[in-house]
Amino acid sequence: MLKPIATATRDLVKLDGVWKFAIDSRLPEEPWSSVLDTPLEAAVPASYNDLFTDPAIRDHVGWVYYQRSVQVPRGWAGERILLRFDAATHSAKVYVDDQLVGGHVGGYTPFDIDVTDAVRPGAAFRLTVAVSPDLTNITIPPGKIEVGMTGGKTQTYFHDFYNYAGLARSVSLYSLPQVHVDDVTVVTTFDGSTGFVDYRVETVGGADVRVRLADVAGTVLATASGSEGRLQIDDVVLWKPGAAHLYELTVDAVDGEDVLDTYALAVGVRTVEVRGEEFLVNGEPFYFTGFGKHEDTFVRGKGHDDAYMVHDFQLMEWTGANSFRTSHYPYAEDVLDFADRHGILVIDETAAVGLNMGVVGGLSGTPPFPTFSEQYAGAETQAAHAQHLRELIGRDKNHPSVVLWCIANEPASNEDGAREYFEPLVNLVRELDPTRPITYSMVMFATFKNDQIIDLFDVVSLNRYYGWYINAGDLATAEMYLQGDIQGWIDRTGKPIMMLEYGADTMPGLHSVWDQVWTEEYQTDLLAMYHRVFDRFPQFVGEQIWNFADFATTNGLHRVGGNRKGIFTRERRPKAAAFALRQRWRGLDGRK
Ligand code: GCB
Repeated sequence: MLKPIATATRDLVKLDGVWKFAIDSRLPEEPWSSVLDTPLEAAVPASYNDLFTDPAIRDHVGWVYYQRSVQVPRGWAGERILLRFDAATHSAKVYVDDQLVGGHVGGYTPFDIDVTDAVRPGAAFRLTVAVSPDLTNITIPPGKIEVGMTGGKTQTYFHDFYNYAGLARSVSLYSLPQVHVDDVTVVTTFDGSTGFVDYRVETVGGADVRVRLADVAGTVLATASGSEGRLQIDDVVLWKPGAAHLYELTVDAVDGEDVLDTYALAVGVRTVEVRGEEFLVNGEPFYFTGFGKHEDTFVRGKGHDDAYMVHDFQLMEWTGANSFRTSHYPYAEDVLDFADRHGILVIDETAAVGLNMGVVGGLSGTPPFPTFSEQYAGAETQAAHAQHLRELIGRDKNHPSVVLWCIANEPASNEDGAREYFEPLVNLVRELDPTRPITYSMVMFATFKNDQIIDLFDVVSLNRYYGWYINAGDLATAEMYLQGDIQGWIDRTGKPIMMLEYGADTMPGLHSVWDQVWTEEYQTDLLAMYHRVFDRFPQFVGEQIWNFADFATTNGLHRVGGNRKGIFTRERRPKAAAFALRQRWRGLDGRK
């Protein structure tokens, strides 16, 4: 799915700004697609939850409504006209005036709605978007809606971040020529100093295809025609970790000499491969340093914000991070574009978090009922997961920064039924993208003795909390457990292994001379212990700390103003561990 951009043949109007807003229980009656009678307005993009002071809005279960007027440029006559939602969390119904024109399920992937027949160039229309924050056992991520003693509905879920919802990413209106480029797929390789870009183009309306690849100065290096082919780059400059280099691929849909549509895509030439116990980028062993992140800031919730994006990348660079994981859902595509331009590697994760009834059983990990059953993650959940994978890979397949798919966070891979659930999904990912390795991050209860699916995947990714949820305050015992755990996985799999979560909740300003949990010293010492262990294993290919910054969660007795495992606070101030990381990852002491 191509990101909408303005080109010589396409126009784009951003609809971001302030929209009318209401929740269904505060509206008189249907149809809510008529003019909204509401005093509220909400910012787009932003999650709506923290914008208002009213708790009934923050934790609302059911539809919320966004509305604004949209002027269609009069020059768009004869073009196709589409609405693009970069995300509507978690499902949406879209109305043009009183007409339902489409909808979407899945809160972190984009969708288009063709409104050509519902709007008129030169005229305005009323755009109403109903968005639902609801999670059930057939959504990804799953959740449960219950009716409490007060008669009100409440949303529960099995993941550790606040269920922010709404229009948290951009909305736009764009035009497409009737005959147009519909999709482009690129796969890159190289041989010595020669780079290759294999491309495949899908068009609508039966056009011929012409492509050209140019360098940053605009000099055309290679051209080809036909909907599939190979472009060759002599003296290629590879896209490398920390040294991004991008070419521009221009795809034209043509009729003879007439260019009917033109689309441009940034292309980085690089390869990714798992060989034995190594993770190779451009044929060279790569070691991941970095973080599991969240899209999470004050007031905006999960709302995409360019300023925070730039600042977060700066802080990652400051620590020496070369990568991050889009835990626990696909991030805004602008973030991947930014990573493409800055040579940061991305582990691209789905929103499949919480497929684990074991976590409900507490530290015992005993599920109250089987995770992979019709009661929880059954056939419909699996179908939603498959659809989510199609949309994610469709969106992200061309990003050089994306080097690994993480198809679930902490699923119950130790439970019966996990194999039947995951095998078709792994096969689907390999079919959709044969070029990138696949992983899932492994919950504590999934051990090298009881996990049932690791052989289907390429990389062993562990989430481990020795010294925190287990052996809190006892780093010596924690170290022994960690050592044995990693050794066990190495003996069992012979695959590259990395740690995708490890950390400790830390209150900035809390100090102790002893091993006291929640102190800044304890976080620093715990990380140092993990690093000592990692360094004993040549098979280790990466470390990503949980978490980059503190983030909002649901209320809970073990959460003080959210999850505090950040190396930075939620306002992005460094805790003591940030300086220790900078020392490990960059060899730099202090702040300079
Ligand atoms: C995990 C989860 C992550 C939590 C983290 C924690 O295993 O993957 O979403 O936030 O633990 O801090 O408990």
